[in-house]
Amino acid sequence: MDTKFEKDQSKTQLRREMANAIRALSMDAVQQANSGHPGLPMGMADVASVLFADFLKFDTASPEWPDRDRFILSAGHGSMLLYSLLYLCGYEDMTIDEIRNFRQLGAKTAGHPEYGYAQGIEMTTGPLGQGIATAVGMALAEKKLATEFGADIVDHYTYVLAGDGCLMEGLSHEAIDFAGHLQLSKLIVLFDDNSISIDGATKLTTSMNQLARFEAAGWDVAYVDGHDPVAIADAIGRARGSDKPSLIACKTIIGFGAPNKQGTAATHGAPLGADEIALTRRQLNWDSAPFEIPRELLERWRECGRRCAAQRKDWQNRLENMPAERRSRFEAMLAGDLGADFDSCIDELKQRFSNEQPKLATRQSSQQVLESLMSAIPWLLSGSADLSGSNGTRPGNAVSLDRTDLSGNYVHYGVREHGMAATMNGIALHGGYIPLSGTFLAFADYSRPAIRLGALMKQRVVHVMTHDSIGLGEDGPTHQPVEQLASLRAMPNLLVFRPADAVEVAESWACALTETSSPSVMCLSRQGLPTLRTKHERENLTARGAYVIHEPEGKRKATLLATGSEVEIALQAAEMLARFGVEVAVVSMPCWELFERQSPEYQKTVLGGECRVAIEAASPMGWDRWLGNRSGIIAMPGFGASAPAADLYEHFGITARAVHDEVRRLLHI
Ligand SMILES: Cc1ncc(C[n+]2csc(CCOP(=O)(O)OP(=O)(O)O)c2C)c(N)n1
Repeated sequence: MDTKFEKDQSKTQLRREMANAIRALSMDAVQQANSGHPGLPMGMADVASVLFADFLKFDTASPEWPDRDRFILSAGHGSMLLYSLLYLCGYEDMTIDEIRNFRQLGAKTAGHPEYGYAQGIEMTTGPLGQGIATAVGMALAEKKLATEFGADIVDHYTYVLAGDGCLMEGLSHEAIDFAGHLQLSKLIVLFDDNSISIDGATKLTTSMNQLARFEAAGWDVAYVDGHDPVAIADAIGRARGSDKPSLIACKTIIGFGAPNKQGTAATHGAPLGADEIALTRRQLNWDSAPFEIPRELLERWRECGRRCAAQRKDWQNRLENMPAERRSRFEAMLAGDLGADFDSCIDELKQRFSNEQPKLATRQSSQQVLESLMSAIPWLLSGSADLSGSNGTRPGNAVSLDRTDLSGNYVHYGVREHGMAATMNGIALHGGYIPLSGTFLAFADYSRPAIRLGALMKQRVVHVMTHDSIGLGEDGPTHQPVEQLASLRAMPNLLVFRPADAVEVAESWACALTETSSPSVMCLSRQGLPTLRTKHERENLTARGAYVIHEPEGKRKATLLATGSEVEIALQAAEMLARFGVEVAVVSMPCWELFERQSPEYQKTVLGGECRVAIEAASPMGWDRWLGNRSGIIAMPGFGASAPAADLYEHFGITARAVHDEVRRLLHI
């Protein structure tokens, strides 16, 4: 790799012209769309040109090459930078028409980069800070896979372009600290150090010395003129050789090239306007029409897209020459397979639980399930934000990894819930490992933005969230989730499981892992729950989302709907009612989202007639969708309280007696 720019003036000049192609496309696309962010692409164009032309390992003919370098535009509002690069480098699906259609309905060039819309978009970005934190997961997955398969097969960098906004977000703190701790040396952050955000100069809001901050977290740092290709290349070259993650602060001028607006917030998120664009063309010596790139310059860019073709072929040969067993393991890992033993493993667990009928908290039965699954699927990567002992994510066969030995299957994420969730997205996106990790359900709100992005990107990530109700008892209302279930259920493409016993726990894990394009949340109890499914059935009833767990002998007069720990209460209420000759069915609803997918006929059979009572120790919000004209809800009226769990259930009236009374009131019996 030639980084000796200083002896090669013409190359420096070429990089500048290549950067101007990014500037022109970006300002013209934003102008045409009459919305968007020209400032960042114009400011970081020089850095991006050097990165893509001289360093980034990629091959536009094989966008999914597993050993490609990853480029993450954490500052997703600068999407035109990425789209310009993808078009210029020659990704097949990023045509000039896509650039012209920037931000229009159905275009691959959405307002912010959307994962899955076009080749070369490694993740969805836009919510600031998510990119840098997700990249940590990618870099971790790379380093771990390299440990297992060697540098011949896994040896790539993760580059992140982050702005002031990304580094202001609290999430970046978690990410930086964790990456520094693990010494993820192939993570390189290019900081668009332009000192401008939407409201104006960043000195309005921050006095942070970012170099000192990163250095304190164990990173190598450098400061360069972001418009000097020689300095940029030099810094990237050095960062690649470092044994620490690296930050390169690139001092840039936002909107570089726009004579009256550059250096100001005016270029951040609005079209430059026809007059300023004309002046910019003159300033940059750019006389091509909008969306036209001079043929020779485009060819230089296209060469970048082909630059690593031979390297990729060599890699393919090395892969093909791997011993068959190792190769098939590598491929199974990248495909995210669950292994040949998965189904039998789940079935054996269910059978054992039904036979032994343990009284276990679902967090404990989940730990037992995980123990079996982690043996069956060696690439399951567990972890926890501290709390390993509480949330059951660390079974006996879990082995902690650390910076000196990444071979383990357990990550100590530290008290960094948000960073943990984003890191898991990165692990999933990278491929190779199936991530899961735990915290308390009340802290789901700390992780929520990353859970949301995972749902948007359709990533299989499992969030274990224990201590799922007032049933946790004495820790009190700060730790007792109330609104979390409703708010998680409101999120599209997220599966929220709340299993009622050990058998449902095993089934929920089976669903979460086979569902490859949705993240899942496992809401698990702190308190012990009896085994309700005492007769083994091969069929995964949880996969139907809801099912009748108790059907009376006679015709049912009402249906009780419950999840998790409240299914036991519903069954007790059914027994009480039966004593008065009131026959009711009980429905366990471990996953609303899966129930929604069932046929209307099935849903009707399960839900029964108009008289229904829902029972859940959480906010009642959302339950009415499952209720009939004569229905009631037994739920939490507000926040919980600090007391033993049994007292709290009595205090808040979430009892079999209350359910019994409600049914009789509704039936006027
Ligand atoms: C979490 C989050 N908060 C707010 C925004 C809205 N937003 C988009 S860009 C931006 C300013 C970012 O400033 P900077 O990173 O310096 O970008 P530059 O102005 O250099 O393009 C804000 C607040 C967002 N996208 N994500």
